[in-house]
Amino acid sequence: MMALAASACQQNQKSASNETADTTKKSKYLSPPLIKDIYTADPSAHLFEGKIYIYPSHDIEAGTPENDNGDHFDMRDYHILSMDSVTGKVTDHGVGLSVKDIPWAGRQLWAPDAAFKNGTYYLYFPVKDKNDVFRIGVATAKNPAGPFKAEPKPMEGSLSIDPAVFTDTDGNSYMYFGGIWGGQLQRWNNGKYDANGSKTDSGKENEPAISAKVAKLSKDMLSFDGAVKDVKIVDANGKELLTKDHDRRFFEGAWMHKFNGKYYFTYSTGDTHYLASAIGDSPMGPFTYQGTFMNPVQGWTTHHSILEIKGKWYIFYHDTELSNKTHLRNIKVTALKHNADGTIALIEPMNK
Ligand code: FUB
Repeated sequence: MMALAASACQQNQKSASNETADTTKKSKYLSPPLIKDIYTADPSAHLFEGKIYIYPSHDIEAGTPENDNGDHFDMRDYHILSMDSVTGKVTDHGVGLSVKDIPWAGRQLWAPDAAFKNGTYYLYFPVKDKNDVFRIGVATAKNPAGPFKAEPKPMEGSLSIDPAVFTDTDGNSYMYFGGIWGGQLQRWNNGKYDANGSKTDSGKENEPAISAKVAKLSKDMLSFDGAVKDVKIVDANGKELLTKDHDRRFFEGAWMHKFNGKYYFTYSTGDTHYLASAIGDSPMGPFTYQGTFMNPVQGWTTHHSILEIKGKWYIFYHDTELSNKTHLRNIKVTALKHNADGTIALIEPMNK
């Protein structure tokens, strides 16, 4: 891992000096990587203590062969990052949580998120348990940079991957989660996991697509308060998006932000590589599909978070500029704009 991280760094030093030699050459990427000496992905960004804190996945070269289950995303810990501003220096606070310190964990620490309430920081993380089933855990710290201490068990009722926690203006917090294919969401029926279930989706092309999940969080932020519900995404006619609608249906990587009193559920369409938005009047949905707001990045996965900083909106995302390998990603940030009609303006992550 260290050797690879060093080689990413060397590659960048090389390209930096090339850029110095030819200042007229335009980068093919919209934004540069935020950090170059480790690989990072799935950035969940928050404003804590007057700074931007980023909770990303920490990609490594684990040598695990690539497959549709995502076994090649074999991450072992999280590094927490912070910045004073979007153009500022990135501080790497080191390891905030490691798989070896999570008593119930097996393998693959995937996309995390964080929240703050009542003087405590919470880190939510998906990891496979010792039976190779993804669950969501929570760890706590008094400092946004950690180190975080994991609770002894996964959150009861949690399943699948990609937790994203949103705290509404009334103080209630909600967790959005789930991902199909390697995220295993399609293997859960009536609260039971089927280890021999589909490797992709429901396979029922003309039926409503599998939904992301949402649950209200308890006051102590450690458990779900009430039932886990489906995040319904409907089209302009109020019809649920179908399994076969790969350009629009939910795949993974949910995020929630509120703008002008509306709730924006944003997500990745996975195998079609778009970021899409759907807008609703309640944090629990339903949400009406609005469109693609980011075209595909370089690399298979696309994952994001959206944050307002001093009245301006930003999207944190990743691509594979440093490595050109789908499992060794690097995080980025760029501006995000809400159009006058409330939709999100389309972002082109690669210059043409
Ligand atoms: O980083 C591993 C997985 O790749 C994430 O959980 C997904 O959202 C995708 O980015």
